[in-house]
Amino acid sequence: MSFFSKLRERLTKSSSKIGAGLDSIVSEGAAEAPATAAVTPPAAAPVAAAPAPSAAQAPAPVPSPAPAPSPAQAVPQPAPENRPGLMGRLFGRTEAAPAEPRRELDDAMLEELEDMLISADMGTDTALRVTANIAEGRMGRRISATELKQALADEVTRIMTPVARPLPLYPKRPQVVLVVGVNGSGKTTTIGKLASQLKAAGKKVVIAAGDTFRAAAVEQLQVWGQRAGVPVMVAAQGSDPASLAWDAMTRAEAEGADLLLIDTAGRLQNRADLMEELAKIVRVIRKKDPSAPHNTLLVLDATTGQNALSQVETFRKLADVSGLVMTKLDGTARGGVLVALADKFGLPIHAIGVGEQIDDLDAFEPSEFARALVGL
Ligand SMILES: Nc1nc2c(ncn2[C@@H]2O[C@H](COP(=O)(O)OP(=O)(O)O)[C@@H](O)[C@H]2O)c(=O)[nH]1
Ligand SMILES: [Mg+2]
Repeated sequence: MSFFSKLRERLTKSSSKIGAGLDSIVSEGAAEAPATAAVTPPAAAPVAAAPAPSAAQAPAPVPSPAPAPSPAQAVPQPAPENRPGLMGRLFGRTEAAPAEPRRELDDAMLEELEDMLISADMGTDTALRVTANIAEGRMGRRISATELKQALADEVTRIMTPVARPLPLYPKRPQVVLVVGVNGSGKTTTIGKLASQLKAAGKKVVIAAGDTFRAAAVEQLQVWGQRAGVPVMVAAQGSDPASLAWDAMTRAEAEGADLLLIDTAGRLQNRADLMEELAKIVRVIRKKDPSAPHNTLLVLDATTGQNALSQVETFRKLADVSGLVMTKLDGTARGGVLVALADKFGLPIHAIGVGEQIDDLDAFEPSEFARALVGL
């Protein structure tokens, strides 16, 4: 639970970006509208939105929305119907709520929404689909920023729910977890955090410092290993990481370790030699255990925004990426890229990094993420 508040607190940059964007879309649009907009007295019954004075209410030709059934239909009340609890309390007492500006949802507003979502790294395809889903059943209605945020949070939750899956643990010993990603994405840090969590859960863990290229990388991993209380296997600088992986598997087997976490060098996408190195690690691991690696985690840095999408594409060609870890969600305004990633690839998001400390890695919780992202 404490994590949730931590996430919300640390996602403030994302949420201030999207949240502020939604606020201004509604309030600026409302300001342009005839004075009645601001007056909209006791927000009347939510139904009052229907008989609006304008005749230009013809259902706009919204592009056919996503296949999944939209949870919010053309019911007077926006999103709340599914969630009588908190949302019911939020939206139920209309007379108690301060008079929020409202804006009629029309094509112009949808376009602004779409642009804002694209600028928040959600990607064009995803932004289009999300916008179309929000439009469904709401066209011509006067909606507040809070309602818009709720609708967006619902859409984001719907997209993210299928991908929120913790790292699967198998009975196989050792379960080999290969960790890949570009330089600086947070692989080594994530391994340290993961090792600590797995150890705390009673698992016997071994780490292999497969980034043999840089001495500093090995030292960094040794520090994490110490913090986590997990042994770190290292090899001489510049030695073949594939043979280190082999040795580490031998040791993990001999010691009856539950998990072997293998760190790798930051493979720049255009460095063919480093790519080949990764392929070789996989070949060698498979020689020892044809079912390994059991997980190939791609670590992505949320601050890289849209670039994360091309990293997924590249690494999927090279390795059988089984899941993602998204780091640096603290303090970035680019959290929207997770939505694009989930929508486009559907790869499980096993964990998210929200800081540099050992306990700053946690499970991905879709609705909490969605609410934090939209600034609710
Ligand atoms: N704020 C923040 N920093 C992180 C997170 N994960 C990693 N870092 C930092 O990102 C930098 C690169 O991390 P590192 O694990 O060395 O990346 P690697 O090159 O992929 O192994 C380090 O300074 C880490 O402390 C995170 O979730 N939040
Ligand atoms: Mg590293």
